[in-house]
Amino acid sequence: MHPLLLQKDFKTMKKYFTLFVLTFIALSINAQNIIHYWHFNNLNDSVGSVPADYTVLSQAPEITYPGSGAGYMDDVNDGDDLNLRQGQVPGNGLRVRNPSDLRELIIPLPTNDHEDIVFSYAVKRTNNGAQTQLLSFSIDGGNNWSNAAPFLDSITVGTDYAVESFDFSSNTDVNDNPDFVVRIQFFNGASNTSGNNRFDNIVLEGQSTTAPPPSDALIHYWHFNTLSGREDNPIPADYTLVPNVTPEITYVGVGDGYVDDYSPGSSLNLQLNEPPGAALRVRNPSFNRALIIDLPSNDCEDIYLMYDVHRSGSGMLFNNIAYTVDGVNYDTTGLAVRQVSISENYQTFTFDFRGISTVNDNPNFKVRITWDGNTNQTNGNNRYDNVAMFAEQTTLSNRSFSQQESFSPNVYPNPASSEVFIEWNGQQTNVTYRVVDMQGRTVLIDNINGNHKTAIDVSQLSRGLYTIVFNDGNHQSHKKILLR
Ligand SMILES: [Ca+2]
Ligand SMILES: [Ca+2]
Repeated sequence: MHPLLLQKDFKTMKKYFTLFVLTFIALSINAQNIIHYWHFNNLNDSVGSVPADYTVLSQAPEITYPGSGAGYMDDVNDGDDLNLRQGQVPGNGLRVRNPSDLRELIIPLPTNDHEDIVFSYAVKRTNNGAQTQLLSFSIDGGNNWSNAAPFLDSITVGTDYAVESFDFSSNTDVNDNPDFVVRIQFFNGASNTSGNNRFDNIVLEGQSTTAPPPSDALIHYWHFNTLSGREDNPIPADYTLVPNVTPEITYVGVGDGYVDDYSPGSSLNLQLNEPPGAALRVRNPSFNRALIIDLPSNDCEDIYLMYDVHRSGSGMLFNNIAYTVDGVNYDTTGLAVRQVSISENYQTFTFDFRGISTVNDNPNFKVRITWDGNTNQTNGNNRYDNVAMFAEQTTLSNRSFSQQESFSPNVYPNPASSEVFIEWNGQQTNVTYRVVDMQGRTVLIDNINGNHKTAIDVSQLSRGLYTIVFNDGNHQSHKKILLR
């Protein structure tokens, strides 16, 4: 066989093997969060520095090419589909031009609040481009450099794009480090006056470390496992520790978008021994809409919000997070992470409100999710599961309650016409219930005191679907009932 042909076959094999491995990893574990991503598709002309196209942090890091000589960086119109993220197209790549022997590519990669760091990119060269790259990393902002694992040996750059990927998960020095930097030096053809290396899809990924300690109290929880079909109502929390409140999730705004149930749910951020069950599907068009999550934090301090989410193939690409402390005006002040990138596999996102004291002990605390990317079409959606608020400090946790003891009365008959019976076996003796119509209006509210069974007269209510929301002071639950 011709040696060139062999080399090409090997490259194709390597490409598919990499794809296979990446697919397998993505399906078997919590998907990595994208921390920084350069796709270069908006790059135009020669540039002195290239900010990340996407970053989870408040400031985008910038690639530079310092040194001496005539070499410089510009865009090149032959990006690649290798190592693509966020539904991007190949588009442009970054051309790092010779002579490159007196320059080096500096890629700052702050890893604030992340661990299990993986750095990857697609690269190729022109015929006269440098054939060898030597990678180093710094954990102190570039004062000291190391070629230790996972870098070790140099990289051979071919004339077809290939993915280079480096797993730093065994190096804890790079975790949660604002001063992590990667440097690329060029050899073997680097001193040529023509020729270049081309980069595309430079990605830094990792796991978020802002997870609440397991001792924290679960305050509100939506597992969505009782959702069925299209939901026009606000979705009441499946569980809440705060007495006399009704936390709800509402898909507000205008347009044809709506929410319904989606299966399978997520197994990632499960609480209270719930199964994955169903998830909440938030459907496009979403550009004129928002998801409002009521999170009354009465008697709670040092708060985290966590949720699992993934997207359909043409679903929204980004979640933007804001919060309100007066129930009306939304803000992002004090939030380390304001935007997250959504992949096609479930992943858990954590939002840390511990530094924001105004959200403590606040009945008006709410979080708003809006979207970017793929928002103005009729298809595509994001699927949410296991929305959970935790508090490090709460006087509520001193109350006698068991997280495992869920409160779930029987409601029958269903469908019903004149009377609905409510019955339960637990210890609860003082239960409030609300009957809520599909427009979210409470049409009946009452208290069941001292009994474990009651009958509700529904003969005067309009026929249709209702939700009955129960609260026993420790637990909230809800049941759907059809009147006809
Ligand atoms: Ca590109
Ligand atoms: Ca679920």
